[in-house]
Amino acid sequence: MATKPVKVPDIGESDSVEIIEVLVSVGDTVAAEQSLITLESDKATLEVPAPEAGTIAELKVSEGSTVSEGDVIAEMTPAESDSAGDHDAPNTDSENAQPADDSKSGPQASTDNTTDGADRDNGAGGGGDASGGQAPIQVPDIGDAESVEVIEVLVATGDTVAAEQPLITLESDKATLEVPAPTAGSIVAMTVAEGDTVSAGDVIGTLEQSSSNSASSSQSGSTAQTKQEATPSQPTENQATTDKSDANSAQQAGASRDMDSGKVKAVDENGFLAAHASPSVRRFARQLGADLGQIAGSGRKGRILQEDVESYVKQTLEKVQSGGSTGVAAGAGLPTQPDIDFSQFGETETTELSRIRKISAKAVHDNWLMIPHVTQFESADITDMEAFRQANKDAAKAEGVKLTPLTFLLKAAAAALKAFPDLNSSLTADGEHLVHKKYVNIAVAVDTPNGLLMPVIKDVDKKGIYDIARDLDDVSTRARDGKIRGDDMKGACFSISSLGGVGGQAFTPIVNSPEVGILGVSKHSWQPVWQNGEFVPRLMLPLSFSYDHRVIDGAEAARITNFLSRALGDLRTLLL
Ligand code: CAO
Repeated sequence: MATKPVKVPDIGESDSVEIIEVLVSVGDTVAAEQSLITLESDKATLEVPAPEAGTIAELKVSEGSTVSEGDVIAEMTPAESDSAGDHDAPNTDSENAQPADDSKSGPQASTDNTTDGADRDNGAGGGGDASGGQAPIQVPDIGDAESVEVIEVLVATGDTVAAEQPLITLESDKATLEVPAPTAGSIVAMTVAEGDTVSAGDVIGTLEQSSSNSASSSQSGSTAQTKQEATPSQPTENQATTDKSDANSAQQAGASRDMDSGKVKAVDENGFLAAHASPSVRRFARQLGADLGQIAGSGRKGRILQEDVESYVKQTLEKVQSGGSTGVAAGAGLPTQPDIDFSQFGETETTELSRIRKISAKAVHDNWLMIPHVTQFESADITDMEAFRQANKDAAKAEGVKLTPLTFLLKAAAAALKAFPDLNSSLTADGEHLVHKKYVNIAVAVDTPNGLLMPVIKDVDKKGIYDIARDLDDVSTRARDGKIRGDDMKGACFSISSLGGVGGQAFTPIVNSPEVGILGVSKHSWQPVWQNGEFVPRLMLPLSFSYDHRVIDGAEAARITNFLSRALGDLRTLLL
C-alpha cells in the first residue's frame, strides 16, 4: 500500500523548531491524532499528531534535528480499514500538512515577534510599554484560529503570574493548547469562562504588567502576542503516545492492543483517552519523572490536570514510605544495587547473608529511606556515675547482677521518654497524628554472631537498676545464644545502641520505625574540662541521638540530649 507523508502542520511559528522527542518508531501502529514527535522552540512546546491511523513506514527525523512548517517528518501507511470513511477524515494529511490557509496564518505572521518584537506591539502587549501598565491579553496565532473552546481557566483576577505561565487551555477537535501570559504581572480581569469559544486575536483578559519585566519582554520580542506555549497539534480525544510506558498504561486503561505485535492498535472505538494532558502538564510530569499513562485524569474527558500529577507523585512517595521498598531495590526510581562481576579485579568468594542480617538489612534500608533523620551530638560527664557504678559493682555481682553503664543509660532514657512525651510517640500511617504511649519499653542493640538484634526491655520506668541490669543480661545472653523469641523484640518505644564497650567517638544510629528516636552511645574517655578556673579530668560519655525530624524539632532534640546529659551527670536528678 502506498505511503503518505506526514508533514509539520501550521504551528503558528514555522521557523526551524527543534525536535526534542520522537515518540514512535518505524513499524509502530499509530492511532489517528496520536502524537508522533514533540517540538520545542524558545516559545512553544508542541506535538505533531498522526493525521490518520496507520503504520509508520519511515521516520525522516530524529531528536535534535530542526523542522519547519510543511517539512515531512515521516511516511506512513494508512490503516486499510480506515482509508475509506474514516471518522477522522477531516483531520487528513492535507489538513495537517498544509499550513492552514493563509488567511488563518495571517495573524501568525503578525504575532510572531521573536525577532522583530519591537514592531509588534499592536497585540496583547498593549503597546509593550516598557514602563508596565495594563494590556489586553489576546489569543495568539494558534494555527487554527476558528472558534476554539476554552476548557480551563487557570488563573483568576488578582493572581500574580509569571511570563509564559499558562492562563487558559483551549481545545479544538485537533488540538489542546494553552495561552500563556505575555509577560509577568497580575491579572486585572479574565473575560472568558470555561465553555466559551475564542479565535486568534480575541481578548481573553487584561494584565497589569509588572514594570520589572517590561524591558526584558520588549527585548525578547514582546512575548505578549506570541508565547504559543502549546500547540495546535495535540489531539483532543486520542492523545496517546507510543513510548513504552504509555503503551503499558494504554493497556491498563483498556485500550485495544494488537496481540501479535504487542503495540497499541489504531484508535479504540470506545475512546482511548490514555495520556490526555495539556503540554504544560506533560512537561510537568516529565520533569518529575511521572508516567502520565499511570495517572487517572480528573479533568473534562478524563484529561490529566497538574493536580492529578501532583497527587500521583505524592501517593507514590507515600507508598515507598510505608514500606513499599523491597530489599536493595526500592521503587520510585531509587537506585538498585548494581550487579558487578568483581572477579574481573581479583579472586572472590560469595557467601549468603544470614537470615537475621537479611531482615535487619531491609529494616535499616526502609527506615533510612522513610525517616528524615537528624543526629544531635552531646557528651555527658559520667565521672560520678562511674564512681557509683564501680563502688556498687561487686555488691551487684554478689547478687548475680552485672552493673554496666548501659543500665544507667536505660534508666535515664526512660526518664527522658516521660519528660518528653513526643519522644515516646509514633506517627500514624497518614502522618497526621501522634500516638503517645503510656508505657516505657526500650530496645537495646545487641551484637550477635549472626547480626544485630534488638530485644526489648519492658517497663523500664517502673524497674530499679538491678532489675534493669538483670533483664539486660537476660535478653542479651539469649540474643547471642540464638534463643530470643519474636515477642522479645516487639513493642519498643525507643532504642539504645551502645558501642561503648567496642570503641569510637560518635556515630549516626538509624531510627527504628515506628519509634522516633534512638540513642547512640560511644566509648567514654577522660577529658580535661574547665571547671572553677581550672582544667579538671572528667570522664565524658559521647551521646549521638538520632531522631525523626517529622516528629521532633531540633530545639526539642537539643533539650532531650541536655536532659540526658544532666541525668547521667547527676543520677539524683532521676529521683526528682
Ligand atoms: N564507654 C567505655 N566502656 C564501656 C562503655 C562506654 N560507653 N559501655 C560499656 N563499657 C564497658 C563496660 O563497662 C564493660 O566493662 P567492665 O566489664 O569493665 O565493666 C565493657 O565495656 C563491656 O560491656 P558489655 O558490652 O558487656 O555490656 P554493656 O551493657 O555495655 O553492653 C550490649 C551490652 C549487649 C549492648 C553489648 O554487649 C553490645 O552488644 N553492644 C553492641 C551494640 C551494637 O552493636 N550497636 C550497634 C548497632 S548499629 O549497628
